[in-house]
Amino acid sequence: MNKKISRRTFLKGGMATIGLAACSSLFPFSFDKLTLLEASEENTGEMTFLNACPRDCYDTCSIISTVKDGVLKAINGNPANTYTNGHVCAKGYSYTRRVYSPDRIKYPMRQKGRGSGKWERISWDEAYTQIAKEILRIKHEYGSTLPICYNIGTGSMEILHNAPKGFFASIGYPTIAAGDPCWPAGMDAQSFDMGTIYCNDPETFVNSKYIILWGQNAAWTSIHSMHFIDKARKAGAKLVVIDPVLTSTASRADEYIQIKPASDGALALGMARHILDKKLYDADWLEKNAIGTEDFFQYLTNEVSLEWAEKESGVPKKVIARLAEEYATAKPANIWIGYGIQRHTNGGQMVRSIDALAALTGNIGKSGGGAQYGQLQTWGFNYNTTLQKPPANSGGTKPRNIDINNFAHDIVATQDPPIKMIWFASRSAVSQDPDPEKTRQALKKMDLVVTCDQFMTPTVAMSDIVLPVTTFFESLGVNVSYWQYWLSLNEKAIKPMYETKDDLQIAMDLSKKLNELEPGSCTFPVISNREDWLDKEFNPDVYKLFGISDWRELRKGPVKAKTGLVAWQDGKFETPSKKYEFHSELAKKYKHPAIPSYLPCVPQSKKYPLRYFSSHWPIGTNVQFQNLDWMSAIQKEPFLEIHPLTAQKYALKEGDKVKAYNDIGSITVPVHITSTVPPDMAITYAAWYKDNPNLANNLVKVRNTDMGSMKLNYPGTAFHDNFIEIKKINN
Ligand SMILES: Nc1nc2c(c(=O)[nH]1)N[C@H]1C(S)=C(S)[C@@H](COP(=O)(O)OP(=O)(O)OC[C@H]3O[C@@H](n4cnc5c(=O)[nH]c(N)nc54)[C@H](O)[C@@H]3O)O[C@H]1N2
Ligand SMILES: Nc1nc2c(c(=O)[nH]1)N[C@H]1C(S)=C(S)[C@@H](COP(=O)(O)OP(=O)(O)OC[C@H]3O[C@@H](n4cnc5c(=O)[nH]c(N)nc54)[C@H](O)[C@@H]3O)O[C@H]1N2
Ligand SMILES: [Mo]
Repeated sequence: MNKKISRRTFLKGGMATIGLAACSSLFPFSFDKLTLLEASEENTGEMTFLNACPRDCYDTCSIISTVKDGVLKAINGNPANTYTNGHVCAKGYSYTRRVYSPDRIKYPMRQKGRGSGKWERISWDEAYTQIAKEILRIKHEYGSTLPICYNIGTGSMEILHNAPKGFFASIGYPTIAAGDPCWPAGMDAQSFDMGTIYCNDPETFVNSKYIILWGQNAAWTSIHSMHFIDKARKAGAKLVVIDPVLTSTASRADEYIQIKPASDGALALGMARHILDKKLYDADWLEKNAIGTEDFFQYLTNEVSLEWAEKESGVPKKVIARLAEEYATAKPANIWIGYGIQRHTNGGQMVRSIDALAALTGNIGKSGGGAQYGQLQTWGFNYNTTLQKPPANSGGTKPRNIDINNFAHDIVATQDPPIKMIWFASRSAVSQDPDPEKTRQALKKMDLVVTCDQFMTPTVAMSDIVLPVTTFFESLGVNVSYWQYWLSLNEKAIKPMYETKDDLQIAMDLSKKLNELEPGSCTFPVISNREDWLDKEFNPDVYKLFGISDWRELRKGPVKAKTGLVAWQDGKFETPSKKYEFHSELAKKYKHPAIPSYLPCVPQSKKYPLRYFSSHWPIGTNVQFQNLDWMSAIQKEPFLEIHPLTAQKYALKEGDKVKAYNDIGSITVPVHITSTVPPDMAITYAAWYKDNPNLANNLVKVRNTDMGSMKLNYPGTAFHDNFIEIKKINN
């Protein structure tokens, strides 16, 4: 695939609003006996439905939901999906609280003054009319729809949730917030090495003899994977975790290596040098499958030593040597590279250096081996919702991209024509992007900001109009993961709450309104049956991969990909040479060194002595979940983790309030004192607490990762290269 890829690009598709009445018997049920029912009040009694969690998460669980008299009562993991393995995470079990949360946005609303909190309820027709009129006004005033910009996030990754992109392609050429806040650096790194990202089926962790979780906190962010890792350990595999923070995952490891932040490139290259010196590399594999090995060996010989690696990474050279020997001799050995580690200004180089270890030892292409990052194999849908043509008279010649990771800057700085209107869906830019205040100020300069969401996020708070959207229990869809290999149906289990609508319906309704006001102004099709939309998402390749001939077969249960479960097993890499490329001309073309090389990270700051991480949180997914009552009962406010020595230095006790600040902004939060965090670091987990202004990103600067612009148009954000000072607040 040579087009720019992103999980955003992949989010499309559409399904019909059907409900499956499987009575209360879960499995097995036979396909021909299934009765299709609209989820409605007529469906009295207890019924179960198949659902699929659409959050931006490795696990993408297959769910069985229990509905009684039209009310969602319980969530269970679907045991038919052997990865979900019969259970969901704490967030998953809390979905009943989410669907019926009193805080859900119930009706379309209009705000008098962005950020004022003065909301009034309006009808859908009023909302559509105002939005459609503004679209037409902008188009006529500027001669194109380029001043209209959409920013679609990964709040829902269900396939039909790409519809807003198609809607904007149906009114003309819009401006697109392109790129991805999450994984660009690692994606480019793996693409330079192997052609794309591609990981083994995580259920095959059981075949590993040695597992390194490198900057990856699966015990929080991919809990189902831990089951397979634990199984491997029971069979004798060793688990090593490399992280500056002693995470929950690290606490479950056989060995924990506390590394200096963003110095992993030195550790990996040091290990590689030792593997070279001890001749522990797999010469046959390299001969057959790799190019540039000699260049890489030359680099290691000239530039890398164990002493140097120790100095850079803080890991003793004896440990580096032992780790290298253990890793190179335990076969198959598996490395899982997390997304956290690549959120640095040298994130891409770190990932390339780690990949090199897997290649050197011939672990790539083996079940239980490899360098795992993620996969796009199961995302081969048609993305039909996005494939719309602009109307003939809409002006402009092509869509325009701006950088999603420099969004606040770009929406103000972009000219000819300027940006005037923003559409957010599945996205909370204010809380999730660096520097929330900058985003707020930029949004204030727009003529119209519309957000489609379920809750009053910090982004909704800066909008003129909020459109209430359904949860996945309220509309049909399908889901796949960027990690495991299952395809799940998501049935409509309950009727849409209040006046909520799904994003595809909103696109169709708005299309109707535009054509009513100005015939021919929108080409987005109005197809009332969601099943028809879903039909258009599937193609013979997807069906073949999953061994089905119609998505309706998913009513029997989720299905797993039939092939491709061991990444690169056939040795056909997707690089220009079709080999593993230690030497990548493409990397050079994108202004990186051709071979994996050490790139030092941003140095520790004198003015702001604590390095600040804002990693992912166990009972939230990005901006989602932590606002719910069950979650707030567990943790009611954000906090800052610091080491006991740091606490001593600042004369702080557990729970004392501090102001943490830097040039970007501040947060005022209690401290949690823990020796899991190194003394020169501090952490606030990236979660949104309702009505709490202390966002993790208040301390995060817009700063690029090294890589990302090849596959995703723009580099990622170096979330973890920020520095802060703290001071005690006396209250
Ligand atoms: N519970 C939960 N699950 C989630 C999410 C969530 O918010 N909550 N989010 C989902 C999403 S969108 C994503 S992208 C993934 C994220 O999944 P992960 O990559 O597991 O999560 P992070 O917390 O971003 O980072 C993982 C670890 O990287 C470490 N790290 C940071 N810098 C470095 C470094 O320089 N070197 C090393 N060795 N380690 C480093 C951090 O300390 C952290 O422990 O999880 C998904 N799943
Ligand atoms: N400081 C810091 N910031 C980070 C990160 C970090 O590690 N540290 N991680 C980054 C990463 S990895 C990611 S992926 C991004 C994620 O950031 P976003 O792309 O903004 O995704 P989410 O926060 O998961 O969800 C955004 C919104 O989608 C809404 N939503 C859910 N379902 C639907 C739906 O069906 N339709 C519509 N219209 N809306 C829906 C949710 O209610 C939520 O408000 O955050 C990034 N921000
Ligand atoms: Mo992410």
